Amino acid sequence: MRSAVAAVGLGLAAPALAGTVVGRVDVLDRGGRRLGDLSDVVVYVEGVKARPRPGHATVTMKGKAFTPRVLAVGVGTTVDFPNEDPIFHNVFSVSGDNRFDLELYKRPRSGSWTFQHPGIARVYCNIHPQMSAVVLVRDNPFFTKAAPDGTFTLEGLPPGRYVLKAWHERGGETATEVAVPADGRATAELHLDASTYKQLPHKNKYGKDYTSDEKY
Ligand SMILES: [Cu+2]
Repeated sequence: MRSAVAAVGLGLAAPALAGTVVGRVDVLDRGGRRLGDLSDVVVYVEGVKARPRPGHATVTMKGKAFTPRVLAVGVGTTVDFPNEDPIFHNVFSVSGDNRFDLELYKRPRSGSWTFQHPGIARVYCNIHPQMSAVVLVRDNPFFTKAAPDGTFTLEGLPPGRYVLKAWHERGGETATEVAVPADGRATAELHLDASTYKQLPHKNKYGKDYTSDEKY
């Protein structure tokens, strides 16, 4: 008993050990081609007992589009949705616990939502069906978007074995296992397949089809 307590004491006094995961993702696209820009792939580690630091992010509505279209945030992060168009937009999501509705506003107004639940929140505009974005909400700080060439780095991971996942809007999700050493690096490769993806129309915030008489 005494020695266990001593070991814990030593553990706390020692500098925190942390490893790094470096790797690369690719996405197979239609016609057997590789997707050229991989910056909308999100890579994340599951099962790490560490809370993300709540942050602040912005998704701008301009030209009837959300920019960026894909965002990865930690639980507790607030996302602003400024409208830079002179027409009304109505940002909403009906994705489980992350459901929200910012109602109608136009330039120069902005609305915001704090994402409190891990998961994938699909964000739409209730007026313009072509507007869509995705907010991936993570329950630990170890997530990142890939670089355009598909490379990624996740730093500061406590040593251990984890499930590493990659997600892409059309390529879905894939997973691999990584063993993170105490003070070194693990490498990983992840492959996603978007070659058979079919886009389906989504419903409006009332769960109904969009009407075709768009007036704005
Ligand atoms: Cu809109």
